[in-house]
Amino acid sequence: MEYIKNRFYQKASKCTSEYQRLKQDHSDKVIAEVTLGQVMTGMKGVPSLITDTSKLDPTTGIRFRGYTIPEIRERLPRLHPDGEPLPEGLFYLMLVGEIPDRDDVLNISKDWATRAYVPQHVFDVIDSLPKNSRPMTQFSAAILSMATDSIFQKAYRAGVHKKHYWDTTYEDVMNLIARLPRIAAYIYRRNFFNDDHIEPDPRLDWAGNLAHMMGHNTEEVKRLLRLYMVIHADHEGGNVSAHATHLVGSALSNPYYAYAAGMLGLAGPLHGYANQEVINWIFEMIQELDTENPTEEQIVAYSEKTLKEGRVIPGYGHAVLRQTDPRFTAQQEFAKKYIKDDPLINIVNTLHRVVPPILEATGKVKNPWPNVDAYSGSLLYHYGLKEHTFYTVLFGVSRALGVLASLTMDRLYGLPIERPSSYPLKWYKEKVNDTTTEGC
Ligand code: CMX
Repeated sequence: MEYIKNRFYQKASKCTSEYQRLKQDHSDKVIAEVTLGQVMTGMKGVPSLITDTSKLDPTTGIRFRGYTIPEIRERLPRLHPDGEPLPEGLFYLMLVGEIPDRDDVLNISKDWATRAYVPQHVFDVIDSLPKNSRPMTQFSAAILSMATDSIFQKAYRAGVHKKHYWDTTYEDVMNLIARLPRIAAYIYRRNFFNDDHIEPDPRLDWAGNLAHMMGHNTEEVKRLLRLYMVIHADHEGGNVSAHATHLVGSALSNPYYAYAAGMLGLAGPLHGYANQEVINWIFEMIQELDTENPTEEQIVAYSEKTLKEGRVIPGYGHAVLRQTDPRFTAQQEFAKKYIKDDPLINIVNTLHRVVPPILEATGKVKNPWPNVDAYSGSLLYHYGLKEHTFYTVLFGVSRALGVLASLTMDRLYGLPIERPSSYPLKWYKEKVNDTTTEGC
């Protein structure tokens, strides 16, 4: 589908010129000040990255190229009138910056289907790992093992001019995204269905094919996975998976290495692994209380006990958001529309009522509201995807869309190697004229 690549190039190369001009004419302008508090809380709010695919607003949530989640659910093309939009459309929007039409989206589906072949050695690498290695370990190892196919890396070795880096990055990115459903489904069937694998169906869309290869070949699961793949795709550039992909890519490591780095960050419990932690935590609660239908009082007591034990309540809080995550709301609406009376979903809804005041009462949690991970597991579980150790892989497949669209732009802009400064603690102390000493 050369025309999509050309459209991206035509649009984005204008931004490249703008980037170059801004760098040349305004590099000495001060755009923000950095407080010690920002340094000490993980660089929150320090503007230091360029990401065009999406922007996160603390109160209204994520916007993909300016469009909110309800807007993209309304405007992106879908297969069925009452279904969810295809993630292919969101990828196009993030990459090209325009809402695609139905043909653009179907063409991406076709393009990815033709690129979806996974070399045998990737399956061999997965099979060489013990079955008790976490699905995210298998997923990351599989991605790394595909670097043998990096067109970018070969072109770099062959001495390609830097102005062409974006072209081979685009090819690697499209191949990588195309292969992910097959790899994810392979790990799923290996771990939970005794290696009974299902071949891809090239007539299906990207998320529909994932549902099919996982063995959940119903319209309901396809609809859920399309929604899931859209809402998890991107969350501006500063989150751990996006930032890690961008950082590693800035050393001109190939896209497979860069995305694998992002996935290793996503695997942490404060980030994407939280989607498993939510379900683990609820099941621990059910077991301890010995009921699938705990009362509101029991849930309050269990949440307070978790805090007293010095643990976090998974699925709540966010580094940027200061309201209920619209990705949570989209899933809640989906559940309201399609699901009646599911015990797990009832617990998730009760948690939504009771947890925010409990976190608020601590006086330190900046955002007591639920994030995307608070809902996602209960929906998957409802539709029969009960193997929750796999959930972060699904997040990872979706996150590829945003971080790899951005990586392609990074190379077209010609962004340099990333290299912020670090100082000893003593330096910061001197900067704020603090003369007290604890003997450090
Ligand atoms: N439960 C208990 N304590 C929490 C909390 C929660 N859900 N969220 C924040 N806090 C605590 C922090 O641990 C921190 O405590 P200390 O001062 O003792 O270290 C304090 O409140 C202040 O933290 P914050 O500024 O509000 O939050 P951060 O930006 O540091 O962290 C996040 C954000 C998401 C890591 C945190 O809210 C958290 O741990 N949430 C639970 C895990 C989770 O759901 N992660 C998924 C996030 C979405 C995603 O990436 O997928």
